[in-house]
Amino acid sequence: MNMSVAREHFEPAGAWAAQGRQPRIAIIGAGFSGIGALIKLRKQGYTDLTCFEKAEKIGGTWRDNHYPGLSCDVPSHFYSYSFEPNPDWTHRFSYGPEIWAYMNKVADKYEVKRDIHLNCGVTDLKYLGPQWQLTTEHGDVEIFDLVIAATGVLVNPAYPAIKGLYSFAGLQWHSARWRDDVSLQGKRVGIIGTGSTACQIVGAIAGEVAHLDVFQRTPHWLNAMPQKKYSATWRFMLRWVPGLQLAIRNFMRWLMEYTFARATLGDEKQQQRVQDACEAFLQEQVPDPELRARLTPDYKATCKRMIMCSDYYPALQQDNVALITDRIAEIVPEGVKTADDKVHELDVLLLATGFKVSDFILPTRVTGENGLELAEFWRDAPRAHRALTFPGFPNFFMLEGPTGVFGNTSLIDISEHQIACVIAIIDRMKQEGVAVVAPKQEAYEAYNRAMSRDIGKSTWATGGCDSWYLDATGTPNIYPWLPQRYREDMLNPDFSEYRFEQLPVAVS
Ligand code: NA7
Repeated sequence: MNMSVAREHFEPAGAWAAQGRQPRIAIIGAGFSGIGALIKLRKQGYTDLTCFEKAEKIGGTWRDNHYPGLSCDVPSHFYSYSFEPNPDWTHRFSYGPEIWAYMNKVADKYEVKRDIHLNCGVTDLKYLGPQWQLTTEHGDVEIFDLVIAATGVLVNPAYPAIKGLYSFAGLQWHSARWRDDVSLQGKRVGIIGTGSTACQIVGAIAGEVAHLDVFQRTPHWLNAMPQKKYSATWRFMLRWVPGLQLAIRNFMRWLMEYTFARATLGDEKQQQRVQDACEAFLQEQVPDPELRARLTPDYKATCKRMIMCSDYYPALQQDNVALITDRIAEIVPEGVKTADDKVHELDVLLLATGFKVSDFILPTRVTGENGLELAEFWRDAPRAHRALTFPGFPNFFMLEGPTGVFGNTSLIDISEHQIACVIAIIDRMKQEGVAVVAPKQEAYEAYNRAMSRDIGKSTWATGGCDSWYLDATGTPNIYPWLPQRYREDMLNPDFSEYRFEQLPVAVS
């Protein structure tokens, strides 16, 4: 459904809860979080929902990313909605297309696509007190009582600041903008970056290209991906044995959080176990000591996001693949020139250089109370109250907002808990006739103080590396405690941290 006709919708106005009407809720983004919010809000009886999606299809990161080898490093039965377990997952770690198909199937089943306006980016959100004025890229203006931003984190590609980047004469694209129309068969390909994305791509394309140059700035720690294809019998059992899927989900959650989350959060024994596993994996997979030395990081495993990939090291050792560790000096029309003055000639240059993770909903202009701009509020670094709300921006929620990224766990699970918290807050507004809700400044400050104190103890801060977890202040923009604590906070919100106001607030 597309809104092609500009329209103004300023009714109904005023405080929805006091008027005893449905709140008009805008949801921005139709990825896992946005779809989950639509489903859960409707289930709770909130039916006046409009979702704005900038792209022509739903899917978020699983729509945008479709590079070869794309898979999720969180086990499938944990990387699913809790309310929609899927006995048909074909692998322990799902491949991208299957995840995207699952999301579409769930959206169809719960009939939420009718609430989604595709090709409809939101350019402007302005708080008018107690409502929000939302403007789309088409110039349509609508009024909403509540806004939920479900705009994701790994959204905006980061293009590397390398001299001459756009002077390359061949084809060049970012991993999140994959050119499905170009075959890499028989071509000389270069890839910049050696994060999770690059490792998956290298493993997938090494066998088809004529030559592959892998440009590594920093080596990453890798662990084996214990991939497994599920048999038909196993899937049959999952479908029919009561409780089996839930038990597996819970086990996977425990395993991920017990191993990786603890390893990052000061459990030295656990960190050492992960470290040993990575070192053993490298030793076993790369017999050549010279290559192994170039692949050995000088920082702790778990400092950057742990990469789980079994075909990267074998691919690097193929005859047609070269690991280049000389610094990139510049991009030239023929290819990549390294600091040793060598030009690596290429037909295709792939940028697996990650995402601008500090943007969140930006560049959408969000203006809160008293003209406060979200971009200004985030001038030093993006912060939120419990990764969800912002003082000065009432009736506005952000799923997976700042510090809502966790170490290796399922972000679907996290966003479901955030949605539960948003619903608890909306329910309370409804019960008490509340017009305005926002976190108190002092609660926000106390929460962020505690976070910055404790995040400093994690290996994201102490492990001796640079990573996409670090914000402009050099602080990991990531949750510093075990995910279990966050889930409990979301399920039992402390309402004293919020200001609830019954009367509309005048805005200058
Ligand atoms: P990442 O993990 O941010 O990796 C980006 C890679 O690109 C990393 O190896 C960077 O090197 C490299 N990079 C970035 N800029 C440059 C420049 N200018 N020159 C050379 N190399 C550069 O992104 P991914 O897409 O792999 O993964 C993102 C998340 O997606 C991942 O954590 C999973 O959650 C899924 P560096 O290591 O910084 O030296």
